[in-house]
Amino acid sequence: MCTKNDNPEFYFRDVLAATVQFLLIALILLGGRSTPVYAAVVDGTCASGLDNNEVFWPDAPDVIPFKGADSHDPLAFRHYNATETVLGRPMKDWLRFSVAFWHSIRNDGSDPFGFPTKRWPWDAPLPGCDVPSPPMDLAKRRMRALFELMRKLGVDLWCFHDRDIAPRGETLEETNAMLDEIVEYAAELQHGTDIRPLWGTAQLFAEPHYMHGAATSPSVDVFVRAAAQVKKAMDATKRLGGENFNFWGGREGYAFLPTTDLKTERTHAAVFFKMARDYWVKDLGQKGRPLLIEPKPQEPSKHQYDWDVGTTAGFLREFGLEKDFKLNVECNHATLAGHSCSHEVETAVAMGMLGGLDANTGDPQVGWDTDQFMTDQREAALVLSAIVRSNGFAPGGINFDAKTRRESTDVNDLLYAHIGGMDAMALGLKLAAKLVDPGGALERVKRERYSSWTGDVGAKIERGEATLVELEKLALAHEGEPAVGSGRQELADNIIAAVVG
Ligand code: XUL
Ligand code: CO
Repeated sequence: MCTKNDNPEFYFRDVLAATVQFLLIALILLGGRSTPVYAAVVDGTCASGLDNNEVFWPDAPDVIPFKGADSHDPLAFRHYNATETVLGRPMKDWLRFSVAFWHSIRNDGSDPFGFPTKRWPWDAPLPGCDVPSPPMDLAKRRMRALFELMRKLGVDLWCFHDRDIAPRGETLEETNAMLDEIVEYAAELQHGTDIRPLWGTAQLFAEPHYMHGAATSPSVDVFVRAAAQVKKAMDATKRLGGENFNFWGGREGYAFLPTTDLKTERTHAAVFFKMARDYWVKDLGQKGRPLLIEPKPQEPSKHQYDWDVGTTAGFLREFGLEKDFKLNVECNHATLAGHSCSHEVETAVAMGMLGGLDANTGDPQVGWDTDQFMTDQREAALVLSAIVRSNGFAPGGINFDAKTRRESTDVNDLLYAHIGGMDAMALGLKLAAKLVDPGGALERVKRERYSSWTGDVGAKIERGEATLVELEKLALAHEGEPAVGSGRQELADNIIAAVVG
C-alpha cells in the first residue's frame, strides 16, 4: 500500500490549520483583536519561527562518508562511493539516486489499521510556539528537512507530488498560490547547488473527487480538474528544473467492471495523456525530457489500466504515444503484477522504453505494496545488469519510492534506510559489471544458447527474408530431430551465485 501522508487526517489537519489562519487574518483585517491563544501566530513568535539553522539529524555527519565493505559504521556507505568508476563511468552517474519527498518527509507511519506513529521534528510545532503552526511555515520546514537529508546522503535528485510539498487551500486558486510559494522556496534552496527534481507528478488519487479516477472518472468535471492539476504540476516541475514528469494512475482503473465503460475510460486516458504531452513538449518546451508512466496492476483500484510494462507499452502504441512516454518501473509494482523487478526492467529495455526505476521491494508474506528499501543483492544485480546493458539512463534515475516501517520512528532510521538502499544498488552495479562482461561466464552460457542463430539460416530469418515454404523444405531435408542444447540453468545459477556471493 502506497501511503502518501496525504491521508485524510493529514489533509484535515492542513485544512484546519489553514482555516484557523484565515479566520485570524480576517479578524485582524476587520480591526478585531486576536485571542491570546493565537497571538503567538500573528505577533511574530510563531510566524517568523522558521529557524534556518535548524538541524534535523544532529547525530549524523554533514555528509555520509564511504568507508568500504569492512566498515561497521552504521552512518557510512559500504559500497556506494560516488566517484568510483564502474564500467568507465562514476557510480553517481550510473545510479542517479533520488529521494522521494512523500515517503521520506511525509510518511507518518499510518496504515489502514493504525494512526501515525512517527512524530517528525519537522512536523512539530515551531520552536517557541505551542499552537498550530502556520501550514506554509511547516511546508517550508519540511522542504528544509528534505534538503538536509539530500545533502547528508550526497543525493542531487528528488521526486515530489504537488500535494506533498504544499498544503491545500479552500479553492484551487488558493492551493495553486501556496504551491507557487513553496516551489519558489524550493528553487531558492536549490540555487547554487546541483539539486533538482528527477521528476514531479500530480497527485490525482487522494482527494474525494478522485474516488472514481481522474482522467478515467465518469465525471467530466473531475477530468477538467485533473487536467488543471497536471498543468500546474508540470509548471512546478519545469520551474525547478525537473528531468521528467511522471504519471502513476492510482485510481485510473475500476472498482466494479459491470458498471464501467472500459473502452471509454481508456480512450479518455489517452486523450488526457495527449494533452499532457502537448503541454509538456510544445508549451513548456520540454522535448528531450521524457514523460513517464509508472505501471501498477492494482491498489488502490481493483484493476489499474497500466497493469505492467507490457500492458502499458501496448496502450501507448495503440494511441500513438510510444515516442513521447517512457516507463518508470517500480519493483514492488512488478511483484504485485506477478513478475520480478528484473523482468519488468528487461522488458522495458527490450522495448527501448525504460525511463526510470522506483527502487523498492515488497514483502513476500504481505500482499500489498509495502514499499520497502531493496536490499536483496541478487535482485539488485539482475536489475542493474539490465540497466547497464541499456547504457544507464539520463535523463532518468533511481528513485527511492520506499519508506521506513511503521515501527521505525527515529529520524536516523531514514538515514539507515537510504544508506542500505544506496549500498544495495551500488553493490548491484559492481556485480552487474561482472555479470554483463562479454568475456564472462554468464554471457558465454547465454551466447552458447543462441549460437545456432549465427549461421546463414538464422541470419536470413532474422532479416525477415525467409518464408514458411522455404523453411518447410529445410525441415523436411533435415535428418532426425532438430538440434537443441541444454539450458544450463544450474550452471548459470552457480555462476551468478559465485559473483553475487
Ligand atoms: C504508488 C507509487 C507512487 C508513484 C508516484 O504505488 O509508487 O508513489 O511513484 O505517484
Ligand atoms: Co512509485
